[in-house]
Amino acid sequence: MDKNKHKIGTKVIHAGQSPEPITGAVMPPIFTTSTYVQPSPGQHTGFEYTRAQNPTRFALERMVAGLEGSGLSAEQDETNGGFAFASGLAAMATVLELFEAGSRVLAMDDLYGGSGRLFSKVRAHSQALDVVRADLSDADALRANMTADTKLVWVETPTNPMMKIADLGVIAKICKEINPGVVLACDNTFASPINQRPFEYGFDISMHSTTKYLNGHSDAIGGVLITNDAELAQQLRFLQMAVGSVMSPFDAYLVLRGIKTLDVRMARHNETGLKIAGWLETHEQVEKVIYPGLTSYPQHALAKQQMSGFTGMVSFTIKGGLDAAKAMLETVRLFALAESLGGVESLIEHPAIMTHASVPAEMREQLGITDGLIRLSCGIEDADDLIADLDQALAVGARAGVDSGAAAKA
Ligand code: P1T
Repeated sequence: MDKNKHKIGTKVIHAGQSPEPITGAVMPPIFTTSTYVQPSPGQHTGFEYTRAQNPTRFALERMVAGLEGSGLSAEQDETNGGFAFASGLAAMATVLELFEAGSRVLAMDDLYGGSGRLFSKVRAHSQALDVVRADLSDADALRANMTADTKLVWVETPTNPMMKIADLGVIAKICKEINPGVVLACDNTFASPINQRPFEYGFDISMHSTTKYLNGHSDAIGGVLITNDAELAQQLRFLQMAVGSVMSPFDAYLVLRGIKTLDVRMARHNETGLKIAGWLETHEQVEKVIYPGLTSYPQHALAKQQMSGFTGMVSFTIKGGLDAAKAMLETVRLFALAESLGGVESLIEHPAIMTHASVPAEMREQLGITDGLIRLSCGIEDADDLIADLDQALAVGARAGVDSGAAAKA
């Protein structure tokens, strides 16, 4: 039976997995070895050195390939087009290695701060990449910026932290018409493969920071790339080995273990995210809620068509600006004030000061990453307890906002 033909709730347990051949262990052992013995030079079992091949990492790579629906056979690529790296940014950096120095890249305007920084502060300099940023959720802006010499289009959807939705099908159609050879890559971290699978819309690469939903337990940093293109898989396999920023066997084990509950976790994240976003919308201390699952969200129809759930990521602006935001963030008890997202525990953060501090101030303003913007990663605790925590913290935020407003007038 082809395990990759199952529904996603079955795939998270079985995709790409087979019992360990010697003992029959149903879970892959952690192969903590750097190297493998050879009876004669060049004679080996297919495993030479862990940077190139490791059975635990391979098990995870085959799993994520199955979840994203890469469709590549073992003959086309040993791990069906899945590749695991030491971090999400290491995975992204390996994609950039596909392109010659000076290549033109078209990227979404709103991205995780570190992804934008990798483009503008590292690769624009070391690889002379010509990185053009535009609002790719707007088809006119896409048409205006896509050119025949653009080698890579990089999108996040939903974006971090403004939750913009890029229409993957429209982007694929327009970009491939203008340059059939362009590589289309989607950072699918926010959505997770449970809610959205970019290959279904004509994308070539899906990327995840496994640090987030895939691992789900906030105890390991990692990243994966998945491709459905055999030629890209061949190039990425070479680059993963040649550049060497691979995921360790232990981390691969943790992520694989986390993925087993991805489907049930995402169901809860989706439910709680929607409940909390709806509750925030009715709160008098809240100016605006940004959550694609709300019917008030401008791109709700598109989000509904492209995604099967809207995750636990909720952004909102608090009335009273920075003082109110800081007071609220200092007062939460159940939500932890911390960067990152996608774990079982709820996190809260201030993008302008924390995750998106590296975004230039004028770009932050243009994107709406204001001093009052707060981002939630709703975990899988009881939603009523989370709401009660937000409620008491918003009350403290309200008082701080009023006090600072009065002080400013005095
Ligand atoms: O942290 P790392 O595993 O290297 O992943 C980077 C990354 C890539 N893409 C997206 C959409 C991300 O959100 C991240 C990391 N983001 C955070 C740490 C954060 O709090 O937003």
